[in-house]
Amino acid sequence: MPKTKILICSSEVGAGKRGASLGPDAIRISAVNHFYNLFDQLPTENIKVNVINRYSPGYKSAKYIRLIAATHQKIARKMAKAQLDGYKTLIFSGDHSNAAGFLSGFREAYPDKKLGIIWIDAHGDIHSPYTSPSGNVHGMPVAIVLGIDNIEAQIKRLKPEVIEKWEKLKRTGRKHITPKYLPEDLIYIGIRDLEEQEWNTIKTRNIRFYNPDDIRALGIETVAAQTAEYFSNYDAVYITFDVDSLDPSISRGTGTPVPDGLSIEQAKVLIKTFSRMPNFKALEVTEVNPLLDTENRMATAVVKILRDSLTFEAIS
Ligand SMILES: [Mn+2]
Repeated sequence: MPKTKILICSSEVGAGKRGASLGPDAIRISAVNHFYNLFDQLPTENIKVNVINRYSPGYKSAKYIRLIAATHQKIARKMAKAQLDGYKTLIFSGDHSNAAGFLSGFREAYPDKKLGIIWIDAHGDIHSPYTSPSGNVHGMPVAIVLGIDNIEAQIKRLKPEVIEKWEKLKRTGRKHITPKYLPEDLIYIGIRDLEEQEWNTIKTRNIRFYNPDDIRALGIETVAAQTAEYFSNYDAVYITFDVDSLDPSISRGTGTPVPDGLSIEQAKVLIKTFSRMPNFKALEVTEVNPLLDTENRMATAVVKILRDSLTFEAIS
């Protein structure tokens, strides 16, 4: 039996721009074009979501939160099942809000274990509806799973329905656990475009991070090794790779590109190191938006990174 199962959730309504729902397919097609048989070798499960044909975000402070809360319940069930069936999971998702659903399922599968998160991203994704200027939920998944409202830094008054949905989102899963992770269970890599409230949240909670200056100073190998070492006494680790962590010179095929990002080679070092950790359980790739790209470059970058860094032993 293969050790790894592919889970796909194409939901894109957490992003401000449409098109990330096509990301998983763009990766699959690029894999075929580059003779990378990943999708052929591994069992794949598609977590179905409704196609959105009308712009109807509901609430400005947390756009599509009702739909996202329902999607996360579904994602969490599938993720918990795959993990409890003994699979590692390789996840392709539309926008990054889905990560909170997968991480909810991860917690559901191992309620009493020590679980770590490696968050590779240009952004902190630690806003709440109280603090988010855009109201896009793909900027909130870390706050969802850490149970952080950050009301001290509130810039908006929320409608009671939004508060109710936000509380529901934090409690995704049959066991309604919140918070699902502690600030110490998380390390960010590559973050460089955060609002002041997000930096404050990270600093007051002592969340570990490596920004581009840290990566230049230490070298990517050291960043990878220190991160792996930090999580070595954890029972299981989830890695999420937002492609906007990559430098926009590689591709602009993502909703929120930011300069000073990782190179393809640096991303390979990270994925190679983390996927070889004995407690590696899940890798998510997210925010590929082929509509913003030319010649499917971002998906191709992902295929090159995975092909050269996910060893046979790590996934099969
Ligand atoms: Mn992100």
